[in-house]
Amino acid sequence: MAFISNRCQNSTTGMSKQRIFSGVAPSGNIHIGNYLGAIKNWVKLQDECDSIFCVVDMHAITLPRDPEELRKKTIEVAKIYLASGIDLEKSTLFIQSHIPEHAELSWILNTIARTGEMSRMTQFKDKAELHSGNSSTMESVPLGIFNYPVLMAADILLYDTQVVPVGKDQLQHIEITRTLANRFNKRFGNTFIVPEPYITKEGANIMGLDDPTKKMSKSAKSDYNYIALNDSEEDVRRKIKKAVTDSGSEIVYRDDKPALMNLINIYSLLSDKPAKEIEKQYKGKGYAEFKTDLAEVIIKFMNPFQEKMNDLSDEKVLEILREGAEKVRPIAKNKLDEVKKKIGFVL
Ligand code: ATP
Ligand code: LTN
Repeated sequence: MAFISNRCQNSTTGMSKQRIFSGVAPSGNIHIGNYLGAIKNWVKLQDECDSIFCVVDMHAITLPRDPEELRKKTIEVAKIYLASGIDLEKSTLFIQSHIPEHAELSWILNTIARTGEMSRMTQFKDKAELHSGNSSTMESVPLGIFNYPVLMAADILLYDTQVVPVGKDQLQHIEITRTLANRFNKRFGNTFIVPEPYITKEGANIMGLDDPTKKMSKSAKSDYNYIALNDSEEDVRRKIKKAVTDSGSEIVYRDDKPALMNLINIYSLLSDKPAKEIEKQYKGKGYAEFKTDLAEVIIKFMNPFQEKMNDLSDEKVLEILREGAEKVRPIAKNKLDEVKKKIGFVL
């Protein structure tokens, strides 16, 4: 698996900045895996890239959602972006459903995407299983789960995106985006930029605290799987105390200790200390001390983060999102018009 970290290189050559685009779905509890795998990198990249970040509400409805809850979560996700350090001088934020071009381009791309390609997506297989409770009963699985990656491709391709910063679980979706862009370009002439993923090694895949063989997930059944960004100090201490550990008692960063590796990764990313230094710091000490300190490292990160979130009013955030939509609307409209012309729609 290649970990790609080709920063927005154009800025160093004096050429126009590279465009990055990414998003999080307003569903479930946004957790430190989402932050460390994706959002933390956006904050870093926004200094050198032309950055667009979206709250992908249309992706959230691929599984049933309570409408009131969806509205609340949409604003909450935007608050998370802002509290994480997304700076409106450098980045644009908007809600996916405010730009109908996403749905229109998605339909067009549906006509060149293949059912075989969609059915091979691991996220589809996992979510379908979650929905039906049994992977062999596919008949009741909503079509939206099946062609979710096509909508994601539309999100990315509409904005001439060059780099997509995401967690490792999204790599397959970036690959299908590249396939669809190339296929369209071949059939109708050069139209889309073929984007690259941006995935960092340590944050790429934060694993579940209750099961280090699977990624930390918002839709996990147990809340002991994740640390949500709105967890209380007590929640954090309780969850870290209960987090699964490996056999033995040494604090070592090794492939054969996946649970510990994951905890050390979280510690390292939130404290900016290399894993090796953490290993040294806990030489001769046990899990209990390490876990107590890890909980405090997380709390130290969460306290100012939550304060910033609480300082943002829903009204202000909605205003920011609406302004963001007005800024990106012309980009989306131009690209969609170009696509429509190429395929023969009468404009
Ligand atoms: P679900 O588990 O319900 O599919 P999710 O936690 O994967 O949801 P998304 O909205 O699908 O959340 O993902 C938002 C971003 O967070 C994506 O870039 C994704 O790659 C990243 N991400 C999600 N989970 C992790 C994780 N465990 N480790 C690192 N990055 C992650
Ligand atoms: N499918 C993504 C969320 C997402 C996204 C995007 C990420 C939707 N559209 C465009 C990057 C670019 C996920 O993380 N589940």
